[in-house]
Amino acid sequence: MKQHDPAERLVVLTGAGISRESGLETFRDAGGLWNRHDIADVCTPQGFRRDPMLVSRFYNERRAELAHAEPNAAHRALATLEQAARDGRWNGELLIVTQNIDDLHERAGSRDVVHMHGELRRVRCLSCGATPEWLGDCLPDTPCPACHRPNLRPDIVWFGEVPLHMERIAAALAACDRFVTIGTSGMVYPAAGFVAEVRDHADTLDINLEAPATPTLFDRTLVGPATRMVPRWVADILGS
Ligand code: BV8
Repeated sequence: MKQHDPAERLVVLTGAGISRESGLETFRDAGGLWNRHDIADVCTPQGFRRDPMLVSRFYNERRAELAHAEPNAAHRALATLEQAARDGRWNGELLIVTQNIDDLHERAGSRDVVHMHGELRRVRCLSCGATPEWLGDCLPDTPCPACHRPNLRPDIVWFGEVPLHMERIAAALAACDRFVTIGTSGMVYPAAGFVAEVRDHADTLDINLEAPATPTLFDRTLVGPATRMVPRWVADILGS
């Protein structure tokens, strides 16, 4: 175990797998989103320019599914750990960096959450730059609530676009003592490259239903469903 500053600095990177047991599909698993939708059509700026109605419907469907989803024990366990840091039961700091566009971390009570690929419950106006919260359907002719021009898009990072909050993420990765990935296949960059970035100065752990493709990059792996493995891992931290 590396020499710790007073407060243990923990960065947790989450992917679609942490929300699977809340009923939200992942991308690459059997029956996942990418089996039914072409990434180039629904998850690129070119696809949106080509067919904005197709892309709008794709995200309207996911927004409707999210309305029926609830945080699970894995989301709640991370919120418990953050709360333990706040009230001094745990001498550490936790930042959740998520690739997920759902708001289940926040609904579980986590506050320090960075959505590097954007948020499903937000849209962005390409005319005035407003990013209003959005819970229902949004179509190509839906007017922006700020400038009233019909030029809204999902506030989401598509392939070929620069992820959000990269400076804050880079600073947290450089300072972390422990780096943990939960429910991510490690296939999409730059997120997939974070473990290689930190392994010279931090302990690395992967929590996933399956053993990781690159086991060598992690000091430790916990294989099993997030709702079972994450609460157990958090109990270990708070127990020790
Ligand atoms: C960029 C939003 C420049 C939309 C998403 C280097 C090499 C090769 C390619 C590239 C490279 N650098 C950049 C690229 C191109 C590209 C890329 O990575 N392509 C891949 C396909 C090779 N990257 C980009 O374009 C990125 N932009 O690089 O800009 C730049 C970079 C840095 C700094 C400045 C500029 C932008 C990518 C973002 C695209 N948008 N999402 C939406 O959600 O609709 S990506 C999307 O897919 C998700 O956000 C997530 O990131 C990714 C999916 O991955 P996972 O979340 O891991 O989900 P997946 O289904 O794959 O896996 C689920 C896992 O859960 C599995 O392991 C499974 O076993 C596990 N699991 C399942 N159930 C459970 C479970 N685990 C526990 N419990 C369970 N119950």
